[in-house]
Amino acid sequence: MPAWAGALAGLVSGGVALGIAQLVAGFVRPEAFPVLAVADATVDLSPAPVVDFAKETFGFYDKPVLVGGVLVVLALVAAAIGVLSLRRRLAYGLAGLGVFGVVGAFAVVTRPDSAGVTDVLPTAAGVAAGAWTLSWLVRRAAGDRAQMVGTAGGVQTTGAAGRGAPATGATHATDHGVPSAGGTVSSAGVVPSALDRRRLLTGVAGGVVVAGASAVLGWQVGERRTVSAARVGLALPKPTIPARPIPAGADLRISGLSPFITKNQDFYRIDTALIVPQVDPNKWKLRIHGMVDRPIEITYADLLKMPLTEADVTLTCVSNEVGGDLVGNARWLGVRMAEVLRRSGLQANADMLLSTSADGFTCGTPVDVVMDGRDALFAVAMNGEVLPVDHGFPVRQVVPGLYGYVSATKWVVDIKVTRFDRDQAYWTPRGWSAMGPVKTQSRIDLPRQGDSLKAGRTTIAGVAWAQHTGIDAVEVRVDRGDWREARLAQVPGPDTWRQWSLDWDATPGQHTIQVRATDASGHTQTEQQAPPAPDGATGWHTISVRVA
Ligand SMILES: Nc1nc2c(c(=O)[nH]1)N[C@H]1C(S)=C(S)[C@@H](COP(=O)(O)O)O[C@H]1N2
Ligand SMILES: [Mo]
Repeated sequence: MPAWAGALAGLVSGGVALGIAQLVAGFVRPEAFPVLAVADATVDLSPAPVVDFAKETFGFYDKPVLVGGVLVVLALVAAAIGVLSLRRRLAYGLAGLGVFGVVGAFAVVTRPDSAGVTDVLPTAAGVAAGAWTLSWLVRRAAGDRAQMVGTAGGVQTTGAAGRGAPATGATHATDHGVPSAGGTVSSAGVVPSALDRRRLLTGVAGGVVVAGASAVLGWQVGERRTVSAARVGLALPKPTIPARPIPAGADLRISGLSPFITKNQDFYRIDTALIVPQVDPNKWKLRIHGMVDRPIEITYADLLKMPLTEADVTLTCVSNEVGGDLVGNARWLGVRMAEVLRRSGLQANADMLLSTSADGFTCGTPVDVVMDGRDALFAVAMNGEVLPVDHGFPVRQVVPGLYGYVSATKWVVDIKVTRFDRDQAYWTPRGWSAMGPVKTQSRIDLPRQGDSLKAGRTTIAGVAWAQHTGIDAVEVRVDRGDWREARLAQVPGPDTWRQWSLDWDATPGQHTIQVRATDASGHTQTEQQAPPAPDGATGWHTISVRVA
């Protein structure tokens, strides 16, 4: 048996052991992953000068370097265990794995923050999985000698027998083509200790997949738990500048009409993330750099120490079709972006804030909009609750008046102060406009498209929005008759949507209802229909109902 085969089997078994340990740690306790515990224990046991030297040399990367070092040592040992198992005895290899399990388990339970014996579970599961994988790979590498002994002499049974087929399956053996080097039975009962390269390699591939998948899944689960625990443990500071009180008449309280405030669980969610980024607030930093006098980095704690502004702001997605539901209104708590940006000294010729999220999404926001005094926030809370993970925990941007794709970066970690003629954000090369001011829109919430109503007095109601401009009028017409002005609900300011309603004496038959809004700049929505791309849909929301 060549050494490389043993090393490979050992490495893959070690990988499976770590993957399964990570998976179990994800569910038990992320900190009980033995590699981390061993790394931390190594620091504790190292002489102080060595630790200081490492910190100075590697700086920010001291921890990754340390964990990397532990992994390299583990890899070497795993390879050696594999060679021993394949060339000498499997039992030696298994014993070696056992020793490592004991070291890992010991490190885990002796950590100051250990949760006790349950912390051993990831290590135990990992060692068990590694041991099983090792013996399985060793058997595959040796072409499952035990089974081959019983097969008919002279038949090349490498593949079939190895796959656990019954002895009669030997007739299928040739399906598997030319056996790999030496892996044949030359005559009944003679067991060559030669390598079955193909079966080893397919086994190795399977092991790699299992190791990778379980490690990724365990990591995800663990991050999720860590972040949600951190999120639950946070106390929200009080706003320095509270929101304007919501007037009593802001919510018409009509059943079927969108409530003035959208509940967090009902708030639409749009992002490019397949897996929602899990950002630990204790590790979060926002870096501001580019065309600034002083690049800065602020932590979550720094941010919460700054004056907090509370504001009711309606967020809209550029992809929202006329009449669509990619719009919601929430009370946000956060630090004014202008306040943070001023600390770094924006240069006069910069016109774009290119923000990046923890998962690499980018967004380009005009500097003048953010700096003009509106409630453009680095938001940390939504409707009195710490920002939900789906909505950008720990910190997201909210800018009244701009579509989300050019303003509302969730999980924001970096802002490059730059120029629109130098940089492009995520959606710009994908066919969406670089600039995305919200277009004035209105929507009929009730009745709903296709509803059947009883003849007589009924209510038509909905919402209209023109963030940071405000809605001045909403008009409704039935069957393309005269426009009638709807009653407008009150609003705390120009940054939220505005409810509206109108009584209608419905007569039997099929009817078309249309709505249009006029904003405070005097602009009335155009009838001209445009699709969402490249910069927002236009047209009047139109529904048809049947009245009986
Ligand atoms: N990190 C990140 N932030 C993002 C996005 C994204 O894909 N990734 N999408 C933006 C878009 S297009 C919109 S409309 C809003 C939606 O915010 P919500 O999911 O909280 O409603 O987030 C914006 N922020
Ligand atoms: Mo969006």
